[in-house]
Amino acid sequence: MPEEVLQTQTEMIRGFLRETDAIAVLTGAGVSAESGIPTFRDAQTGLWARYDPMELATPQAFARDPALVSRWYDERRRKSADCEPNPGHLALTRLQEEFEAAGKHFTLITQNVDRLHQRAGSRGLLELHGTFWVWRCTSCGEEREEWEVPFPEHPPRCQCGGTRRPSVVWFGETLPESVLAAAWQAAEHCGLFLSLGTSSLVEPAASLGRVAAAAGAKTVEINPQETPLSPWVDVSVRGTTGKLLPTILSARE
Ligand code: BJW
Ligand code: ZN
Repeated sequence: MPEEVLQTQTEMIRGFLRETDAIAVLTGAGVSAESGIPTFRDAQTGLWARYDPMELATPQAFARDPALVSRWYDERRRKSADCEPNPGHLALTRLQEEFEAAGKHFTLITQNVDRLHQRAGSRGLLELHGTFWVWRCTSCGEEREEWEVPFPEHPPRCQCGGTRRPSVVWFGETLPESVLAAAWQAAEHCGLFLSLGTSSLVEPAASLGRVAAAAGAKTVEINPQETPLSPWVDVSVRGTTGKLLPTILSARE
């Protein structure tokens, strides 16, 4: 992207930030890419290359072969444990601190299951698709944080004898109701909506940007690729969040 275009877009975004007292941010797998975590659709390397993530991330796959799905998540947990938050995560943490110190509203909504935002210091995050650091018993329903990597057995078992599954939202499952309601509310009532590093393909998260735009918010997307949301936003920046967020969000007056 030519430097002048980026400069103009940066000025516009800084203007939006100055003018709003409520910001909603939606992040996707691209925000963790510069930490070394492959995006959802690129996650398949090595032994996993022959599996389609769209099929593995389903209740049907877990019912068919719980050990396989458990191994897939364990591998992703193991990789993400070795990764650190990147400058994009940290820039969002600073933006939240700055906004909240000024008495303004800041809502961070993530589709990511890796908890890198929390490790970067973000607070009050809305996790739309859960996290693979929490596992839930399919028999007694007990939820527990599981930081051990790798698991000694697949799938891990609960003390009640039941099978544990990652506390994530698979295709065909409903999102946690109160989390989705809070995200929707934030999108409807914000003055500025940022869509960062997401393909904007997976519903209902993909609708949040359009909800914000329809309610009159300024909307911004940062992604190296065009997405279905791109035509709807006021500013669509072609680039990576780890590189651009610190620049765009810094040195604002
Ligand atoms: C960078 C970058 C860098 C790279 N910097 N950017 C309406 C219409 C049609 C279908 C549906 C509909 N409503 C519901 C559905 C069905 C389905 C759905 O959306 N299907 C579509 C695929 C068509 N949705 C659901 O089933 C949802 N449930 C639901 O709606 O319940 C009610 C209902 C059920 C059934 C029928 C109707 C209603 C649940 C969705 C759950 C999604 N779960 C997953 C797995 C979580 C656990 C795990 O990670 O394994 O969540 S799927 C996967 O996609 C994961 C992600 O959070 C999510 C979004 O992916 P994301 O973040 O966009 O990642 P990528 O990899 O796709 O893209 C990365 C992007 O980053 C790219 O654009 C890159 O260019 C960019 N990038 N480097 C910035 N450095
Ligand atoms: Zn149990």
